[in-house]
Amino acid sequence: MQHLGFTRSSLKTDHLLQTPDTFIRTPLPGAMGVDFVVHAAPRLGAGFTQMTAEFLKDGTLGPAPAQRFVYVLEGELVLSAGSKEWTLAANGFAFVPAGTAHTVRAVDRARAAVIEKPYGAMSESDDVAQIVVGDEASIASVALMGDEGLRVRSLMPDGPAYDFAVNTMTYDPGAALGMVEVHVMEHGLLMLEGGGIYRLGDAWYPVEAGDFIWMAPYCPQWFGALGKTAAKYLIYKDWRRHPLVK
Ligand code: UGY
Ligand code: MN
Repeated sequence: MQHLGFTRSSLKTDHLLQTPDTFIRTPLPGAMGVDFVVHAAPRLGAGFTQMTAEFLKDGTLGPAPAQRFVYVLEGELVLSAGSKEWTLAANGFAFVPAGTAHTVRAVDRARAAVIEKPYGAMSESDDVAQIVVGDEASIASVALMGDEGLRVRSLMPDGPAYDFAVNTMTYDPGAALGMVEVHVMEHGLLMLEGGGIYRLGDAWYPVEAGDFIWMAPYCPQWFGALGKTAAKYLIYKDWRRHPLVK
């Protein structure tokens, strides 16, 4: 309970830091037994939505209005599509292409990050996106720019049929991005573990597990991990599409 009107949350034209003390929940049509915290949406200026879905036992997501990516934060979810079924435990994830009928149901109480993005038209090949299911912990990590203290795991396939990336980035205490990034892609970021200092635009913010960050295209960004344990975040970016092609 905060009586003095203070929060670390901050909204600027090129970024949002949204901390858990400011989260407001909403139901959404088609979903049952699920509350959603809508972090990023077109109203914010984002080209995608990112939500935290909080499931009661047997809670189900509604139909997806676009491509859907689900990352399990807590509990277990069952994804069904056609005659197939997959159980996703914590750190499990799934991608469902646009227009693929499916259901996502919680076995018991559960929480998940849900990212949805309209599919970007593609001219370079006839590849068709497929359902992807995986476990983040079993994906090999790559040192970012040769820095073993900063490890990236790519959860989405890297083919022309896929127009966004979702990665986890794990920073040892004291590790930092080797440069301030300024790029055309936007980001949705959920802090999973630990914390540090995030530079967004011309501001520096203390951030910790549970925080959400939206970065607009070209938002200057940098992160350095602080504390005695590793910092880890889940990060979305739009990817592999010509900026002139809608
Ligand atoms: O993939 C990225 O752009 C990533 N390195 N950005 C970030 O961590 N803010
Ligand atoms: Mn970036």
